[in-house]
Amino acid sequence: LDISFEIKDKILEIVKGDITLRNTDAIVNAANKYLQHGGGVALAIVRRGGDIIQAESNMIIRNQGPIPTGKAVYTSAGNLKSKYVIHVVGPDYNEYAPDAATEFLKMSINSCFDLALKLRLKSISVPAISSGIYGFPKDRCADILIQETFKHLEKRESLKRVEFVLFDEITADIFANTAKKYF
Ligand code: AR6
Repeated sequence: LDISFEIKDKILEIVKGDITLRNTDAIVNAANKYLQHGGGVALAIVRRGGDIIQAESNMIIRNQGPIPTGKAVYTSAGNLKSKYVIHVVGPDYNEYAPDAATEFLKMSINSCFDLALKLRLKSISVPAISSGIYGFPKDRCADILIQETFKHLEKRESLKRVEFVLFDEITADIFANTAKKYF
C-alpha cells in the first residue's frame, strides 16, 4: 500500500513500512521527554541509526533538561539515509484529558514542520506519533496529523513532500482513508 495525494505542487504520501529505511531529509521519532529511546519506533531508530543518536539526545537533555510535550528537537541521523532525526514528544493519552491530548498532538506535528522549515528540509517521514505505547486512538491520531499536514502543505512556505510511514496494515489503511477525506 502506497498512496499519494497532491495539493498545489506538494505531495502527501501514505506508506506502509519501516520508517528507519526511508530516504527523506528527516525522519520523525515519537520520543519521550527524556529522549531515552528504549521502545517502539524510537528503539528501531537508534538500533539502525547507531549510538550517536542516543548520545546526541543525552547531550540535549544535559543542556536543556526534559523536553516539554508537543516540542521537537533534532539530532543527526547516524547510519540512516536521512540527514536528521526530529524527536518530538507526543502526548501520552493516559496523562491528559482527550481535548488536551488533541491540542498537544497538533502542537507536536506543527513543531516538526517548524523545525523542518528552520533546517530547510524538502521532505520528511512521520510515524503515527503517540498511537503506540502512548495509547492515542489511531483514527483520531490520523485525523489530527493529516488535517494539520493538509493545512501546512497549503502554505506557500512549506515542505514539498510529507510521508506518513505506518508500520502495520491496519494503521496504514486508517491513514489512507483519512487522507482521502482531506485531499
Ligand atoms: N517504523 C514506523 N512506525 C513504527 C516503527 C517503525 N520502525 N516501529 C513502531 N512504529 P511508539 P508513542 C509505530 O510506541 O506511542 C517509546 O518508547 C507503532 O506501531 O513508538 O508516541 C518512546 O521512547 C505506532 O503506531 O510511540 C516513548 O517512551 C507508532 O509507531 C514512547 O514509546 C508510534 O508508537 C512513545 O510512545
